[in-house]
Amino acid sequence: MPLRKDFLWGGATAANQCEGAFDEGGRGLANVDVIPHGPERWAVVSGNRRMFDFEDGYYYPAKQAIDFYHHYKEDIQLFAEMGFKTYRMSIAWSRIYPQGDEEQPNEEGLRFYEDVFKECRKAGIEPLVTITHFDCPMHLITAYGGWRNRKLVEFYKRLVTTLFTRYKGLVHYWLTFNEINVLLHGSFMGAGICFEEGEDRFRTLYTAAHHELIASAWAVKIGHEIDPENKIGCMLAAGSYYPYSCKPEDVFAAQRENHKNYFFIDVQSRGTYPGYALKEFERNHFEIPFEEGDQALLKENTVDFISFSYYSSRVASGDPAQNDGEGNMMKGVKNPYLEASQWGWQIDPLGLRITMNDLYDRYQKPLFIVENGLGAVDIPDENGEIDDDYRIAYLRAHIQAMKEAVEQDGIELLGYTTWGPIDLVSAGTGEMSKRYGFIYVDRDDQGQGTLKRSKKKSFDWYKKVIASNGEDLD
Ligand code: P53
Repeated sequence: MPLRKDFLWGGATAANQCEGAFDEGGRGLANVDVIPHGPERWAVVSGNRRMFDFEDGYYYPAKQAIDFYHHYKEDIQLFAEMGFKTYRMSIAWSRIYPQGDEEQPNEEGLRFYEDVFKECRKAGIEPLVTITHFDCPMHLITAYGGWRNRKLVEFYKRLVTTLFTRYKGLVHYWLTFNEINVLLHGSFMGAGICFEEGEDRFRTLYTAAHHELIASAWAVKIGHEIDPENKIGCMLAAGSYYPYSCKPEDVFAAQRENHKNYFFIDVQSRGTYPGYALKEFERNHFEIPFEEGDQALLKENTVDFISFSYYSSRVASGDPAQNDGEGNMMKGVKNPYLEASQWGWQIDPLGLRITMNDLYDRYQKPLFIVENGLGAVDIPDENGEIDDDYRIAYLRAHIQAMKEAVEQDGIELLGYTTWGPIDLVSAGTGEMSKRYGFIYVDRDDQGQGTLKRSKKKSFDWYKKVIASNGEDLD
């Protein structure tokens, strides 16, 4: 079976990496605004360096980003020209509830997204909306401690009720939390958590995880009640772990690493906490802060589909000395069989097919690839043209592997959205120079540039891929 006729081809962005206009339209300050570019970025992202406001001497790329806020018509027009069937984007929570805990939403924020969705619909593009993509109103962090606090479930429920009601009929595809497993590493970004001195980190992280999982189940419940047409998915930062060798200790290590990530999706898709997690909690003297009704809520409100990002596979070793990842999110052992991108991300198209099989075997629910792509430096030639053959090669190989997973392994797949169809700010590094786009944006790592958009060579290539429903990859 080839890809389905209504296969959702498109691209994916996140509010904090493209919108900018951080202080316009009544928007409140968010965690993502105060994450700087530069050497301290990771410490802030991971919750190890407290930066709750702008500080002198730092550059904050999310403030303006690529100014999608004022360019969205032009940008959506370009997506439409490529033939996008879907556009994955996210809502900035603090545009809708600037502080996070208000009773009434901010109409200007609601109107902005309504305009964006209408613009998509006019162009025949189905919006795919991430409810939270690494963002949290700053006030919910300073006054409540972020997702450590159960109160955030209530505020999130308020947010989703507002969104499902207001955008009923305009939006049918929703994701509850972007890369929910990232909260274990990028805790400030994924859960608004900055660690206190001496804090029991295990307890804090899995408490926050429980709260997000409960919030996610509420979103499924409320979304289905408001519009039974809604399809609501979870979102995993995927990329299966391979054992470094066939040594049983390596295989076991890979299985354990995979469990750390599957944990979230096991709860969201199967509706119960898996045994391996319960045992790990016991060993750490952690009790899940269940409240009355939580278990039934999780069980009765599992997701409709499994979405995930895939950039690379990963490797685990049973030998602790080998596992000396540098503390970033792609940590793990180097795979000697693979080439890497300019940022050291190893390139493994077959790994996408393997990951798809792993996820489909495990959950038996439709999959949706909502991020995939190559971050690379693009250098315009003397005519200003960008021949990004490296990007085309990466995407071609991954789309090929994805098709094989569908055609030869029988996997049900709803769609494929490349990360950053238009250049945007990197989540990991805060750089503009780590580019993923088919569309070039004239802006540099210090925020200089005209913001002018222009097409790269890959633009016409992707257009052809979509027009042929993935048959023509040349
Ligand atoms: P950047 C790390 C590992 C895997 C996925 O990442 C990740 C990250 C965070 O850096 O995040 C996703 O921009 C995320 C996007 C992000 C994209 O991958 O560091 O959902 O927000 O931009 C690519 O190259």
